[in-house]
Amino acid sequence: MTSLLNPFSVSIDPRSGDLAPDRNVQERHLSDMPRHYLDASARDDDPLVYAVHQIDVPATSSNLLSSTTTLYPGKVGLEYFMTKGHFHKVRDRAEIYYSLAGEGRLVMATEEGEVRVEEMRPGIANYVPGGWSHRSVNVGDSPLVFYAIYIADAGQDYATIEDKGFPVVIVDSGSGPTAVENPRFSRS
Ligand code: PAN
Ligand code: ZN
Repeated sequence: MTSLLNPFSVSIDPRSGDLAPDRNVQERHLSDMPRHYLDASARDDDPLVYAVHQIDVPATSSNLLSSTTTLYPGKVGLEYFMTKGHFHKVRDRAEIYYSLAGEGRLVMATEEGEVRVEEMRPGIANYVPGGWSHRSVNVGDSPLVFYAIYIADAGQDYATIEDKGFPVVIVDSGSGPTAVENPRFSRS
């Protein structure tokens, strides 16, 4: 028989996304995302784009994995700072994002290329159904912080997005954040 986990509690700073006690933190710099932006050469520095603070639990279908993401404000060319984005390895695994600070867009797409863009801001919970890839984009001028919860065996498939991209990209059109067709998107 598998042993039970002990109950635990974590404190979340909604402004920074920091957890106490602190957990597994993964940082993503621009150099970690060479294929994600349309024009990665638009900057010659290597800013920290986002950090994920994960509350680790065993990766089984009976546990819920959760994390905060702190996505910093900034742009690469016309594109706002964003996460890599992924499908779940176990494709049907859904996820909930609950925003704690900042302003963003959640871009979701199916493997057939159907796309949806939803707003992210404090007080909004976004539901990402199974089968939809997802990427968050910070369209504001302060950190976008959100809490994510999903079934712990979901896993992340980054390669499909690295190869094909999302059908749309979120750019600063001069009059605010706008979803435009991704010229590099390739349908499966
Ligand atoms: C989130 C993401 C997190 C970072 O916890 O993993 O926001 O984005 P990338 O994983 O695309 O780099 C999630 O969707 N987990 O499944
Ligand atoms: Zn996910």
